[in-house]
Amino acid sequence: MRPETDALVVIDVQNDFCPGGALAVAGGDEIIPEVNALLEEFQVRVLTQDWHPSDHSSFADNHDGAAPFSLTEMPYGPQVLWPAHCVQGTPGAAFHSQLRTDRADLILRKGFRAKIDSYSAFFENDRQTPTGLEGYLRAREVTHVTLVGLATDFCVAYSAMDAVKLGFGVTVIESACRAIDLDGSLASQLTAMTDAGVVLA
Ligand code: VGL
Ligand code: ZN
Repeated sequence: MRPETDALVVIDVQNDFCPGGALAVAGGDEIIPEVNALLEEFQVRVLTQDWHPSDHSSFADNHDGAAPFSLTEMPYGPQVLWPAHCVQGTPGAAFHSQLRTDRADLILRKGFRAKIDSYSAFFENDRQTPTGLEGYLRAREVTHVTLVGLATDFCVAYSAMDAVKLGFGVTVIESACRAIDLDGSLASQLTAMTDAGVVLA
């Protein structure tokens, strides 16, 4: 067993990020056996769930003429416009049926404000609005965070780098992640994570 000071944070293992989903990540479902095994090892277990209203500003459909995967400018900075995904209450927003959600202590939803996206499990994309996860982990006396899930180069990377900034020790288990890899984003985010002090295991 891992010590009670080490939390496992499983990022967005939801149907829309798995093959057949609205924003499918190649091989997204392949990580589930390893994630389930990790859920047995850790004593603090958090799942995150991307959870958008249908009028969410990160959806290309909600911007006239915008193509999915194009970039736009939001008040808080550049933002990729995605195909509509993880709409609250839809099957695409549900966790993959094979994920052992019963093992989770906390399910944290993010991205529920229409005007602001939230890649990170800790802060929304303005880099300021907290999700509450930091407080939860500190209240449980967690000092180290191990991250797995989808996608390596977006929600996992943003979460990992925020965790470092907050002073947690951070490990990303690469074999239990899969990437979107938009215009080289996987390579650049792996470098950014390493430079920030994230341990890639
Ligand atoms: C994610 C794009 C949009 C992710 C979520 O989970 O990495 N990526 N929403
Ligand atoms: Zn999203």
